[in-house]
Amino acid sequence: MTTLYFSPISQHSRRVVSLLEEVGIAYEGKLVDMMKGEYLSEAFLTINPNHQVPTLIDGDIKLHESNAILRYLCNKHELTDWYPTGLAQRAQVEQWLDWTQCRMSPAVVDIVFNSVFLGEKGDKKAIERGFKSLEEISPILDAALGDKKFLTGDRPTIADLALASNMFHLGLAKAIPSHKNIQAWFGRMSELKGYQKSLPQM
Ligand SMILES: N[C@@H](CCC(=O)N[C@@H](CS)C(=O)NCC(=O)O)C(=O)O
Repeated sequence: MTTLYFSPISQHSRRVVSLLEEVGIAYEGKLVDMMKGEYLSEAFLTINPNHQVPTLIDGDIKLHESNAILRYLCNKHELTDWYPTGLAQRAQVEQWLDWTQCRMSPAVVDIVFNSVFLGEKGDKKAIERGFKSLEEISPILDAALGDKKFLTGDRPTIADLALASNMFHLGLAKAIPSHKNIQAWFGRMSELKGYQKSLPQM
């Protein structure tokens, strides 16, 4: 049995839900109510002491960290389209997974958490820092996409799913970069049924 603790308002959860739904892996979704602070409950802390979603339980395996979960699912189910095995393309997928965590995610959290989720209580300096960073990294992403359909070629990989989950989050703050290639790529990602199923009901 594969169980995913998740929340639709969590960008890190949505990328995992996107993959599960896109490829049709059977799983039990356990909703963690972030607004009610369920991620801090004693029960959840025994599942993930980092108090974070997503967390996957698959038989004896308990995993946190969304990108590690994506890699695990691809390895287990031999999803080589989503996580290519060729040396060069695999390296590109790894690069964009890490870039999303290390470059894009901090900006997304600075902007969205502070402006959308905390509202008036949000840290204005963090919002400013997030936008400054987004301004720097958006042209880098746009240029890397170029006229490619997806980050590493003609079909999406888990790197695209990870990035798209962040892009949707930026949309909550009306902060999706307007760059042409990013817009075209996000349009293509938005058509994926797995991605659509991962979105919160709003
Ligand atoms: N690096 C982690 C980040 C997970 C994360 O930050 N999850 C957020 C929701 S998007 C969370 O559970 N926050 C509650 C907390 O950190 O206490 C991953 O990629 O899974």
